[in-house]
Amino acid sequence: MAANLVQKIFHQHKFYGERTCGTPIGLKVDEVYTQDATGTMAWLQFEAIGVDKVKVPVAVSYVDHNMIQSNYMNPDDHAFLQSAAAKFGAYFSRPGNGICHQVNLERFSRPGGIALGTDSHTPTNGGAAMIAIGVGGLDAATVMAGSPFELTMPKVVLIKLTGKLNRPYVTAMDVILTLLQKLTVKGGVGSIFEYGGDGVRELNLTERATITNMGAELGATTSIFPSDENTMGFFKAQGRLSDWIELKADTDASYDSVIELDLSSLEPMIAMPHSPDKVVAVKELAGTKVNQVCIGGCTNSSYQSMKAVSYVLKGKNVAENVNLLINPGSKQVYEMIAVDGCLREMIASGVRMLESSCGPCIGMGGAPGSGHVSLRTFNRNFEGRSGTKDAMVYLASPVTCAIAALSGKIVDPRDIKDLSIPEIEEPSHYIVNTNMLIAPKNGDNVHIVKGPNIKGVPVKEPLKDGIAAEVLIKLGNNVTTDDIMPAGSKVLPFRSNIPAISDFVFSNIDEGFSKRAIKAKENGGGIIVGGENYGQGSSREHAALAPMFLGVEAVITVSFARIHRSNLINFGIIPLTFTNPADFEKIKQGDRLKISGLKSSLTGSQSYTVTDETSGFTFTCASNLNQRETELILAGGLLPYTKRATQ
Ligand code: MIC
Ligand code: SF4
Repeated sequence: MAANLVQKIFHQHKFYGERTCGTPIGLKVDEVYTQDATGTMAWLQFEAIGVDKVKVPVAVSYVDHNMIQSNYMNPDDHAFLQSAAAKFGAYFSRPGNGICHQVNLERFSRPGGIALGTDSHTPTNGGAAMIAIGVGGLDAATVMAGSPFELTMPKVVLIKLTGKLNRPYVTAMDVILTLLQKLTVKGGVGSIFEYGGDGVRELNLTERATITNMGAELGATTSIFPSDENTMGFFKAQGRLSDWIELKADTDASYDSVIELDLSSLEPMIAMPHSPDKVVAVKELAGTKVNQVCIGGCTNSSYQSMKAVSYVLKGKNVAENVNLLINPGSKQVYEMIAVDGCLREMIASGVRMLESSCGPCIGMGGAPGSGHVSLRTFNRNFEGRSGTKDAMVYLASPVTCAIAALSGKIVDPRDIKDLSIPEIEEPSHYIVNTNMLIAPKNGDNVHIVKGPNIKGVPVKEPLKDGIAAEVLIKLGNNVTTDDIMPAGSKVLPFRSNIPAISDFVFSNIDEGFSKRAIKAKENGGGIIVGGENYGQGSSREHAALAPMFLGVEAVITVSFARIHRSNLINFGIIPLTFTNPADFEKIKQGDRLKISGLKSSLTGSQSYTVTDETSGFTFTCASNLNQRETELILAGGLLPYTKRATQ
């Protein structure tokens, strides 16, 4: 039977289940990778499961987020991760080696393989024809300990590309921004986007990776391109031709739906504050003054992006009132631009060069000034994420950003008469120097190092039969995990210390939340009420783990984002949805809600009668949990469940 790309890869990796949309499927995983901000918990959890060595073919622990070392906490976490990788048999990518997704693309991506990463932008590897999915740390830990990865089979949507980009003005970033404008941040929920059509061959591998990276902002499970001659060119240049295979969908393959996009019709696009789907054409904002420009992040920090930027900057000066910050995506990219002279052009034009890391994208330095406009090549511009609450962050292509840095204002690249960016071809070879990537050795005698900020993983009790708890907060649609559990240089160092990080839950939108939750904990605990697409954005399980620590028993919403819903289940918090979404309006913060007969509803109809004891109103909710998810909730989460299974 004719198969699409996703079906082919799932077929080869299937443990159990069917490839029928909406049903659970268990998959064999080829690679698991972690990054430091989510990785400390993942590796602590792996240790708690009690397995000696990772049981997946490749595991990699990256350090790229928590890079500022203003005290002992982040370097202690790095040392812990290095020792855990050595002990349990994972590669360790040292701080400075680069952003996990860029390095993984260079060194470990593999057409036809399946990778999990504890970061929502893991789908970057889909540019190299890999099924790469972002998961919470606990999911990663259990898969590394030998469990299959279970996923609810998503829809497969074909994005059929035709035509050619109007280079150099229109770039891969404009492709994904256009899709975000059309589909919004919830347009991809429950779907995998498979790219096809003649337009695919017009894009090189790193351009494809830009598109699959930001598919995460559509809420998609992942995105994938076929593996063709362009893919081969990249693998050959990386010295990894033996990892390459050709892989495409059969010509008569079927899809759940098809979206057509003519690359020739696209123009430079920009996302406005404070959401990646508030997209307009750059020309509509022409003339807007900018204070800061940041180029890099996992979306646009490839060698090709850096080269395009250096062509724009060559022989020119960064505008007097603009700070231009650049973080090349990896050590390989940095070395390449140093050798070919692009770095010199950047420095000469007045760029502030940063190390290869996430940097300003996650508020690890590079915060804009009060009320400043910052134009970035990144993928997220949620309010406050930059580190400055009232900053106005816009997202655009490296070309649009570099031009703005020179002009001091937003300019449509097509209005620059002397924009000379020659076609950037795949280099014949990349510099491959792996001295920052430590391969696993026999680590039996390695001692795991834990600094004083590294605390144990809290575990929830098995499910009680009823909940009688206070609505601690009521929120609207598209609440992000940055809203629930902020990041940035102040909070991120507490990622290995759940009691300490819990103080910051919802701190950017409701400073009193954690105190209220602790008080309510003595009286039955708390409930969070949200609108549509609750928990969109990152994979950080701290957005579930810290509320669990604070006594949150249930989250009731109109709908959930995929990774966050899984994280809630993994930590024993029951995710419920309103059977009648209009009932959302009737609940208020401070109301006491009562759900009785929780266990029988959970193991039976999965329909729950909820009584609002404050207003007297009664409504119903549903949980839609599959067999395994039901067992996790009953056990109090994935950690107690897995420990029981391995004992
Ligand atoms: C992000 O871009 O929001 C992060 C920081 O990379 C997160 C992971 C984290 O919170 O550590 C993500 O995308 O999953
Ligand atoms: Fe790092 Fe930003 Fe990419 Fe997240 S989105 S992995 S913080 S560069």
